[in-house]
Amino acid sequence: MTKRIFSGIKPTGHLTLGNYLGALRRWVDVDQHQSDALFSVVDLHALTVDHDPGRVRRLSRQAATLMLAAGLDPELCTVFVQSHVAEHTRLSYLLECTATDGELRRMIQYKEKGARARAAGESVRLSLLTYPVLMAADILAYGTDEVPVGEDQTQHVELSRDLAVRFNQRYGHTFTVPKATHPSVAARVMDLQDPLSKMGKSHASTAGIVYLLDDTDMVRKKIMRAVTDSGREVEYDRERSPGVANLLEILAACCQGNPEALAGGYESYGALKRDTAEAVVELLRPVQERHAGLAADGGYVDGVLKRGAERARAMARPRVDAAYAAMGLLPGV
Ligand code: AQP
Repeated sequence: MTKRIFSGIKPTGHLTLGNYLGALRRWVDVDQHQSDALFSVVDLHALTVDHDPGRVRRLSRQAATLMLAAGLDPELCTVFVQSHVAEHTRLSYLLECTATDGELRRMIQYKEKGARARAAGESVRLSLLTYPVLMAADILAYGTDEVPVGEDQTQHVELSRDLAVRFNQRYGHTFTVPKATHPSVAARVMDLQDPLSKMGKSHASTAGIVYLLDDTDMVRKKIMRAVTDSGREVEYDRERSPGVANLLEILAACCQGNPEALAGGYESYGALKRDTAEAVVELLRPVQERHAGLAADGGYVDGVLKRGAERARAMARPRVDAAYAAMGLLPGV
């Protein structure tokens, strides 16, 4: 049987090199060819923190356009916007009745983002606590076998597994138990200015973040100014030299190389930065060119999203209906 794959990107900022190397590129190169794959702009997840509605709308269209520009082919896979398919939120409530308060409070992202909001004197939206359940619904609604994501999403996919197992035990077999898959290199691209933190698209300081639509000069500047370490030797050691290790991983991911082997070929940080910058510029060039063409034809992107939502709805509805029935809800008339 064909493997089912689901993954998504949330429109909380402009897409980054981390999104590309950690997720998008593999969706394009491998996943859409080997499986029955769905890729979504998971816009509801962008509402868990303070947001500007117009910006979310613009970023959602931009994310969808970039997914197509990167090479997702709507003839091979299903590309859609999460909020266009009501099955996600329908299922989410049932899974909230399956999850516990304690397991959601243990989520690292909730703890970190919640603490940040409280420190800034802001209130914490309830959805920041519950959105991993919505993410489980995103995944489980489609009978997903694999979820190709960066390493930062491991804990959320674990929750989806736990909820699937618990639901199946209580109410009868309804959901496939999914597993996360990660790229072999650059599964966690770090911020160039703070190599102990993930390169995240919603982070406030942008100097260490390479965006997919940054122009060539900007990409070069950000990489040439990357924080390295006080030593001189180019070695691949994430603990001792996180900045250098990050550059080596980015370079390796760009040229399908191995970071450890690449390290041996450099005697200075400057040369490593120059090569990494050029590799990233070349990696992004075709994506940016295709993005420019697609962005000029909004009707095409909207058409892809409309057909994608119709397909996704048809795939999700029978399983979500089955979950409603399994939990004891009367079928609708
Ligand atoms: N730095 C990264 N390295 C490797 N993979 C990454 N991903 C994200 N950042 C990196 C992967 O990209 C997919 C989509 O990510 P997302 O939209 O869920 O999260 P984000 O880009 O990290 O956006 P935010 O808003 O800045 O998120 P938070 O606040 O959670 O840090 C996922 O597969 C992700 O693993």
